[in-house]
Amino acid sequence: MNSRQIPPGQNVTTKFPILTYGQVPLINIREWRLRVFGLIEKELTFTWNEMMLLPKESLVRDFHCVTQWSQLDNLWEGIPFRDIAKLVQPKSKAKFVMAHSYGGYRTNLTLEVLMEDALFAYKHNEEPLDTNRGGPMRLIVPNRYGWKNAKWICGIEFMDQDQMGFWEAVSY
Ligand SMILES: Nc1nc2c(c(=O)[nH]1)N[C@H]1C(S)=C(S)[C@@H](COP(=O)(O)O)O[C@H]1N2
Ligand SMILES: [Mo]
Repeated sequence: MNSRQIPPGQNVTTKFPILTYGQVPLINIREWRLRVFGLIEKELTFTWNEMMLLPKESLVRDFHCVTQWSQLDNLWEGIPFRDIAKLVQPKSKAKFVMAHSYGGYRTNLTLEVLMEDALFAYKHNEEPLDTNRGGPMRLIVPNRYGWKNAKWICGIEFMDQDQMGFWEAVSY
């Protein structure tokens, strides 16, 4: 038996369900951008090639959705959030972040949790990230439930106050 911690009420799955609200956006890598804005010293917009020049990290983590499935041992490869933060230099009053996705999804996070070990992930289990799973790039926030892991990420907004994301606004 393995003794790992799974949040109460979760069922382990090996199928890793796809959970998307609305349409899957199709994004051409040549047109893909990550816009970083808000309470930072330096607003920056990254192209795909610029992102690929940044240092990469891999991590293996379990994934938990509040609809009660857990997918164990996912291997993600991506660019650490903290390296992007270093480049844009958050102002001291920046405490929260809104992650914006192609297609209009958004989710709010604290800057603190993103600085722990969040990744801009473009590979899952050694394969380029599937479009249904958020490809070409999604946010992985290992210390938070699934809905905080914005797929098709296109924007990072630094804020001094918390704001509701998509699921918070429809009271998920
Ligand atoms: N852009 C976007 N990101 C999203 C969602 C979504 O509907 N749109 N769903 C969230 C939810 S509720 C979960 S559980 C995970 C599911 O990721 P998966 O489809 O790779 O399993 O993505 C999250 N990120
Ligand atoms: Mo979810």
